[in-house]
Amino acid sequence: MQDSIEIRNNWTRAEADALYRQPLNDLLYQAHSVHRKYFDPNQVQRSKLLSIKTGGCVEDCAYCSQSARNGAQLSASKMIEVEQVISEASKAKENGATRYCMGAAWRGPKDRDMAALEAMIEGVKGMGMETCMTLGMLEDDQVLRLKEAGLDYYNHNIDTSERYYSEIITTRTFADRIDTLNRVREAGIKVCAGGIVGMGEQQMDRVDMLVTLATLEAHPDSVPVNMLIPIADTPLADVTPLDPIEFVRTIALARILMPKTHVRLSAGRTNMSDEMQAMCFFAGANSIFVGETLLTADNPTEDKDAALFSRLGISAMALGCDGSR
Ligand code: SAM
Ligand code: DTB
Ligand code: SF4
Repeated sequence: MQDSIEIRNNWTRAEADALYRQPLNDLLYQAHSVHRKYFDPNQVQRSKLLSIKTGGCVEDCAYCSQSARNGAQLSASKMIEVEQVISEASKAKENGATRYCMGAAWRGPKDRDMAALEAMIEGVKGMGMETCMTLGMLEDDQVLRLKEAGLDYYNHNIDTSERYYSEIITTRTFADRIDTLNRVREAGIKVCAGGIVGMGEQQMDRVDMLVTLATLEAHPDSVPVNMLIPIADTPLADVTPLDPIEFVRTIALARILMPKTHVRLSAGRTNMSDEMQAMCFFAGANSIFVGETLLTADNPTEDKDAALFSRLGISAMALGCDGSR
C-alpha cells in the first residue's frame, strides 16, 4: 500500500528525466539516502530461478534464447516434473535463497498445465520458501488458481518503454503486459515487474520504463533491472554494450521513484565487475539472483557471490525478513 506522501504514483517524465541526468554524485547521494531511510543498506535478498519449461516459445522477444522465432539453438523441453522442482528448491533453500522463481517459455499457461503449477507452488511453499512464477500472460481464472494455490509473487516484465517495445517484441503489446500486471495485483498476488536495459534503447526509454512502473496503481513489490545478456543468433546478439554508469543510473532512479520496492540487480552480473555491482548496491539495489544458471544463461557462482558479499560487508536477508526499516 502507498501509505505516505513520499511514496508517489504521480511521477512525471520531466521529473524523472531531471533526476536521472543530474551529476552522478548527486544522483547516488539522493538514491542512497532514500534507500537507507526504508531499508537496511547492508542486506540483500537472494532469489533462485528455475526454468520449468525451456525453449520453443511462440513469442518473438528479440533478446531471448527461448524464442522459437529467433533461430537460437536451444531445443524445446516439456514441463519438468513436480518432484524435480521440489528437490531443486530444497537445494536452493540450503544455499540460502529465500524466494524460488519458476519460469516457463510460454505466451501463457494452458489450462492443462494448471494442476502441475499448483502442485509446484504448494510444494515449494510447504518448504517455507516464498514462491514466484513467470509464465507469460494470464487469464482471470488462471490468476485466481495461482493465488489460491498460495503464489506469493508473479513476475511479468514490461521490458522497455512503450515507445521502444515494438522494436523488441511484435507478438504482443505493451498494453497486454500492463493488463496482466493489473490482474495479478487485483488478485492480491505481489507484483514483480521490471525490464532489460542495454537493448539499444535511448536514455529516455530507460527513464520512461521506470516512470511506467512507478505510476502503476501500486508500485511493484519487486523491480528486476536486467542488463541484456547478448545471446548468439538472436537479433540483439551484436548490440553495442551499455555504459555501466547508465545501468547504475537506472538502478538509482528506480530506487528514488519506488522507495519501498525491492530493486533487483538481475540478469547480466556475470559481465559486471565487483565495483559496478558495489555501486548498484549503493544506488539502492537490494536483491539478486543466486546460483550458476538463471533460466538458460550463466550467473556468478555461489562462491563468487559469497566473496563479493564479504568484501562489501553485505549480509543475506533471512527468510521472513524483507530488510525494511
Ligand atoms: N515467458 C515469460 C515471459 O516472457 O513473461 C517468462 C520468462 S522470460 C525469459 C522472463 C524475463 O527474462 C523477460 O521478460 C526478460 O525481461 C528477461 N530476459 C530474458 N532473456 C534475457 C536476456 N538475454 N538478458 C536479460 N534479460 C532477459
Ligand atoms: C527477470 O527479470 N529476470 C529473470 C526472471 N525475471 C525470470 C530472467 C533472466 C533471464 C536471463 C536469460 C536466461 O537465463 O535465459
Ligand atoms: Fe518467450 Fe518469455 Fe522468451 Fe519472450 S521472454 S520469447 S515470452 S520465454
